[in-house]
Amino acid sequence: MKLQIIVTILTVIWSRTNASITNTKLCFGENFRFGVATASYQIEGGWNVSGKGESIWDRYTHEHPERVFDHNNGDVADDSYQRYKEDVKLLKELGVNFYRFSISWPRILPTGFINDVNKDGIRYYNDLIDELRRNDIEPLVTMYHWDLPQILQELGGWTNPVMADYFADYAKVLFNEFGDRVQFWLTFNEPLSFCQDGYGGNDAPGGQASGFEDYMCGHNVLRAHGKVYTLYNKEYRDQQQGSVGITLDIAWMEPITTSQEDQDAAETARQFTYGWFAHPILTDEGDYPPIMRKRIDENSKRQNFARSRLPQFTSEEIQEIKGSFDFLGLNHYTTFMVSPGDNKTSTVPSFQNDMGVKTSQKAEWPKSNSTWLKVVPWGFRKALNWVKNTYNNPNILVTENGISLHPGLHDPKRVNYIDGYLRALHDAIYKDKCRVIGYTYWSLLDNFEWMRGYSERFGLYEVDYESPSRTRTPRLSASYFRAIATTGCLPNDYINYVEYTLTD
Ligand code: PNW
Repeated sequence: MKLQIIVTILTVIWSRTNASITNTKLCFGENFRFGVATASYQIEGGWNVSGKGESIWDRYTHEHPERVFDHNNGDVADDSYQRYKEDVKLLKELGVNFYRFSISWPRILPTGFINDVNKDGIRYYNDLIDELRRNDIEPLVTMYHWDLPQILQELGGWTNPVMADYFADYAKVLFNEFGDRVQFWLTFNEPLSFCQDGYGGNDAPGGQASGFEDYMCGHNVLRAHGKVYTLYNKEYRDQQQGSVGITLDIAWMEPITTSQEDQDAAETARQFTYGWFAHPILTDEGDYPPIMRKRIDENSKRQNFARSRLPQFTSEEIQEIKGSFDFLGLNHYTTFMVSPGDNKTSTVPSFQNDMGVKTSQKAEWPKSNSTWLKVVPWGFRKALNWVKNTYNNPNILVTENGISLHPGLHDPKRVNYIDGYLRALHDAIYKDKCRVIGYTYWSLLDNFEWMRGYSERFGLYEVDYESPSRTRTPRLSASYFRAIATTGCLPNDYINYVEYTLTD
């Protein structure tokens, strides 16, 4: 008898607790925006049609298929150059407020320069923008998501200071052609990634000169960004009244213990990976983070270089770059643990040696299908708070967040990832008062995942690469994201989406 009462009480308590979990509805404010993202080389295909010029990714994947995990390339990719109307249908189905896509520079300017503007390239993006607007979806345009015209790479690409002017010329064409209908612009996607991996590593163009070319690249990208912001202010802002920002990627850097050494190492890592681009743009004093200047200057001297491997801005450049944003695009995927490195006496110039830290990830963090990407939602909240505290609480648009998994339509792990990261984001906004105006899931579709080819799938929609029509099929996560985008709230029947998680 007694036992039965206890069981009944426990059952009541259990069901109440459960009810309160499933009934807790987390909602984002009325003005909060939801969107999804893609990038030109990763989805468009049509690499050599209708007047498009060659990009560094075309050249690199054609010359070095062996460097890409599945020996693939973006020649056809998701064929979005032909199928953009289907993509817009999917966006409509998802109920998103905006679509973040990128423009292929060599599709607009096949020679890299403005002496030759490709009409069909302009036509394509006009059609896409008009189709979006007909469906009440706001276009958010990235000017540069890594597909540099090959011809400019022959001049040294981003290591050459003249690139800043050529990029501003290109931006001018974009403002002229599309600025009447595009209100949100991002100059660059993740300079950290394409400078470090492209000029100091294995991504296109395969520079592999870490500690030199990566810093030159970063320098000229920052100069280019400043010029484009000034251009918009001087010639377009009054008439077009849009917003111009830049997207920086921030992986959260957590000290491995609470010791001072580990905390210092984590802060150094944040300054090298994020401050590199954020400090010149977002702080009152501008220029590179002092810790970066100090460490690279000292290492360069010790290594007998005549001058620092980190270039110097002129004072005019510092002024121009400082404050050159209307909003900050932020990409976040994962977290690393940080401790001091043992590179203090290294004679080898490299970004890693200059930063001088060791990073790792915890074995217990849930895995994705990408080696670097572990599921750590609390790192997102910490990253947003660090940005808020370090850069005077700027307006942030989360321009990418997502997870790669194996192919398949049943993806409760993706649902779980989105749910966890959106809860962390909700805390950052409503508990910590971070100013975040919207959230973008990466990606709308499976796509060409750079050096990993088609082996890592980030899409809410699966793409069948065996089918000539590149059939797109919604995953479980698409219906979950739709529920969020259309209501502004995390669904309270979450459990229906993840019930198989444990056995999956
Ligand atoms: C982004 N990290 O790169 C890019 O903007 C996308 O083009 C890409 O498809 C997507 O992430 C998925 O890889 C990142 O180490 C690469 O934290 C690495 C990191 C973050 C973003």
